[in-house]
Amino acid sequence: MPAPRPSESAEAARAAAQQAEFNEKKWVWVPDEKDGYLAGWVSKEEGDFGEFRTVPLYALSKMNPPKFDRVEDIADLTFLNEASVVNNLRLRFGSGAIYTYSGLFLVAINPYQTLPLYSDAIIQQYRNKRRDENPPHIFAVAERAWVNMGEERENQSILITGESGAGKTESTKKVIQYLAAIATDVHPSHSRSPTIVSTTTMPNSGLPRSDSFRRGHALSSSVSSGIGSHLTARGRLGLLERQILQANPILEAFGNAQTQRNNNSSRFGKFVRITFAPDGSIAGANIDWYLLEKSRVVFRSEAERSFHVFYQLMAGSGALKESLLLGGGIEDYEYLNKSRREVDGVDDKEEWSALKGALDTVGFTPAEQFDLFRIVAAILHIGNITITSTRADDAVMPDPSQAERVCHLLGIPVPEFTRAVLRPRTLAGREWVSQARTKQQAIVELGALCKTLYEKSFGALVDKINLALDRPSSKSTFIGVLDIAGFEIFEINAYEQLLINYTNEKLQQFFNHHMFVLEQEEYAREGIKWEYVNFGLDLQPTIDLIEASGSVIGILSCLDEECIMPRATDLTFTNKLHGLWVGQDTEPRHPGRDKYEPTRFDQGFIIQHYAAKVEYRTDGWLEKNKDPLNDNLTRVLAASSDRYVASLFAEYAEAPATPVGPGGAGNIFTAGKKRAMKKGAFRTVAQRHKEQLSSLMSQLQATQPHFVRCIVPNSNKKPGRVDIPLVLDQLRCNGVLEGIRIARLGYPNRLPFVEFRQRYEVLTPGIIPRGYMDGREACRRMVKSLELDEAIYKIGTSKIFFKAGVLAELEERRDMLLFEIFSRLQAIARMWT
Ligand code: AOV
Ligand code: MG
Repeated sequence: MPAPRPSESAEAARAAAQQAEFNEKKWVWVPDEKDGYLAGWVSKEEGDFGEFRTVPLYALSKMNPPKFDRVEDIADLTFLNEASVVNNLRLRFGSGAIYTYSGLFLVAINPYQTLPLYSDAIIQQYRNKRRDENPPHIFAVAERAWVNMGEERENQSILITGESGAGKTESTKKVIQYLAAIATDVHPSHSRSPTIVSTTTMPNSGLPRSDSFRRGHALSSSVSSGIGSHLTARGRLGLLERQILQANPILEAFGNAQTQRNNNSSRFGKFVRITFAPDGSIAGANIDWYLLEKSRVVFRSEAERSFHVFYQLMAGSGALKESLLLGGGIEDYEYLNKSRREVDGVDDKEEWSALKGALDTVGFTPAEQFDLFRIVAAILHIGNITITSTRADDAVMPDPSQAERVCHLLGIPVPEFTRAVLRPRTLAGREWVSQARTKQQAIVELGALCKTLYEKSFGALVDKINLALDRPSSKSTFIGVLDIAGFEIFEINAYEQLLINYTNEKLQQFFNHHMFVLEQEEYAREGIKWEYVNFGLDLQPTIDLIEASGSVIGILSCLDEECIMPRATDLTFTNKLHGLWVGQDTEPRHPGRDKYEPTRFDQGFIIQHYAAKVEYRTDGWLEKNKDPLNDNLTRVLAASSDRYVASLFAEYAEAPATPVGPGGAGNIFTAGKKRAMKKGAFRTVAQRHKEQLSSLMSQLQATQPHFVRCIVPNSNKKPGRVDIPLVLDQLRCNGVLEGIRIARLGYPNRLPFVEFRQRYEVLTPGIIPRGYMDGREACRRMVKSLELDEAIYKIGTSKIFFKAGVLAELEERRDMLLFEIFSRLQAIARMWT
């Protein structure tokens, strides 16, 4: 063994002293309501009152020795408990390290301030490096995905979740920024940008493309360093790369809004796939979207705004506004003037120019852009339509000028529009009758129209972006980035929460299964016998409870069935559910029953999710699931003289009208089972979501996944503050703690034989003879001499595996020993001076 250098020995002495001090007391984490956990030590193990806190032993968690402070991977902690996890994150965050690994997860805490972490120089620092060669970073995740894709020719996915404001969308942008930069870097000649001139200075540019791809990232880090930096500068990106980056501001303008929790909150989920040619250059991109919160165009809380684009358009060009008949300002529009109008630090006029620029870059023609804004303006005009009622409570439109504006923009005849809103024709038995709406019904109808218009136009917008960016080719591979709302538990949980939590339950199951497979593979590789419960199956009962259809009727299927039942209400739905999942009369007992409870008082039920029990209230679920729009209106729109508007409603063209159901006038769901189920266009929200989710899951299953968990540190959008209970809640909901629970079932800490021997041989003097000895044999002798119980370790073919906590004990023994040695050496040194 080489002699340690003086600085090293001083460091070791300090560490040993720290450890010795730590060892004097039995340090633990004590649960605390306000701070989550407090550091404490055990002064006595039974009944001792006074100024100390007395806590039951089971409530305490062991503290890790100081050597484990600020570890980059939480999985390396020897005591894996909530308190230690959150303490490590807090320590790191306090020193500006917002990223930390936790086994397969990257945990990212929103810093709420601009950190110098994303420059081109930092991109270069992560190029061609393994995860352990750099501090944890979102770039490292992107790098690994890219390398794996190249080496294994396998599609990759990066799954980013977290609650509102946690930083998912920012992380997504960082991933795309990194990929765009390195893909340009790897093969600059591919770029179609006229700004790139001669870039064939790549040292390996003479190689065939696929070869240069492999070398570019896998073998040599010198390949890209030096030249990379100027190539990745933003202006040097190719047109396609710029188009991909510019797609985002468009999506944000139409899909994001200011909310109480996030000034730029995404009101939809997305899965962005960046495709790469075999040479590693970007070949295209494609976006899938989920669950747009379209109700926001009509209503939101007073402290929030509608989608950004409304305010941007109002701040935008006068000429355009004129052709959209938008006189006046925000205060003149009912759908905007009831809630907040500005966002701190955001200039909507500037954002408007940015949006226009982005639309130009991605390739929207002026006419296509006008179509998008036409819908936005039409919605504002619809919001201004006044509806009053006659004495008989029939709805009327006293001032036709608003409807005229709307119809002008949407290319539809005024009389037909007003009739569809005020007196829609419905089939009663065999007779067509006009049925007058009440004022309230007409207002709701107009709101529903706006929501549908906005959602359909959003869909068309994404389709158009995809058309511009997507260049499918059989040889390409992709990296998909999922930016989707995480698990939600509110005071009152509605249908939206069920859908999002269901999605997260599936994603968590996907993670569990993936982790199970990887662990299993590692144990198999190391020849370790290990009876593993497949925790990939743990969550199936809850998932079945929600999604099953067929012999077992899950919540969503039950809801769909109620939606086509005459006289069904939210209450009949809820009771039916209770009957299915609590009653005695059902099918063989399904394990999902243990996950279901009726609520005692309110109309609702409780689901035991992996993260927590969540109570759902079922008010309004039938309507939300049906998402109805009067088919008189859809037919008028489908026949619009405007091509864009007609295309949005093409699926409704020529649809035969339906008879009136007892539940209300003329929406498709009152028409009977056969009709509603037959045609693709008429899907319940549940059906659509199930299908989309199952398509997402099968795509993900065909990828190698990478997991990012974003954490919001406090509820005030403030830098530097960590609210520990808030963070703990998120770790519970985002699966980080679940991942740790699973890790603890196995042998979470592992060391290669050499490392184990190097670090702990001091504890077993004379056990290993001088000269060569097989690493495995050396380990075997050492553990024997250390008298470790066979249940707490396993020796593989190249590594030794430990149960949680074992390494702490070895560390303690080692540091005590070193401290003794140092003390003795110091005594000797003093004698000589
Ligand atoms: P979200 O996507 O997770 O919420 P965002 O990604 O929009 O959250 O982040 C919210 C805000 O936090 C951003 O607008 C930034 O101001 C700040 N922020 C997040 N990450 C970083 C970072 N790495 N560096 C600096 N600031 C950051 V939501 O879409 O609401 O669920 O629906
Ligand atoms: Mg977001």
